[in-house]
Amino acid sequence: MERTFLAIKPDGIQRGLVGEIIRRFENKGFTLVGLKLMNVSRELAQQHYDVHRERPFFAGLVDFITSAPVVAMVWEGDGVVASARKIIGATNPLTAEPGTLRGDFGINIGRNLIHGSDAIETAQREISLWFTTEELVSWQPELTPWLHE
Ligand code: IDP
Ligand code: MG
Repeated sequence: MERTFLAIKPDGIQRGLVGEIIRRFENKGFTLVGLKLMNVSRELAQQHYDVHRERPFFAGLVDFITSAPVVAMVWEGDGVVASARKIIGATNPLTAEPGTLRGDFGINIGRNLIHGSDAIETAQREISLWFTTEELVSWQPELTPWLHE
């Protein structure tokens, strides 16, 4: 079953949007299989954003993500990687479509509330970076027959 890694960034938590953000993915019908509130080490932040290491915003991004707690999550479902990216919206909240999380709740690219894996292979890398296998819970929601034919 396809899985993606999502993380509510410090701004999402400070603004009291944890429930709202989780609700969007629950409402859609995806299954939560991993969840933890945590302070992020600089090492983890740098590894997570390794592809952006040479970008001018890298240092600020690492500072921000390590500045206050983050909610790390793994969600499961058919097509969850691409669908979660649509629910999240474009990187810049100012141009993200209304109805998306970033479009509804943000105005600045450096405060865009949530991270979502951009591809299946990225999701696998990020899930193993942030979670141990023991922290992930496989379960079959009772709702399944009402979400899938
Ligand atoms: P994504 O989060 O939509 O996948 P990426 O291009 O992978 O966007 O960038 C990772 C994160 O780096 C963004 O979510 C944002 O927090 C930050 N970021 C990207 N571009 C900029 C920028 O131009 N200025 C400041 N921060 C940026
Ligand atoms: Mg990205």
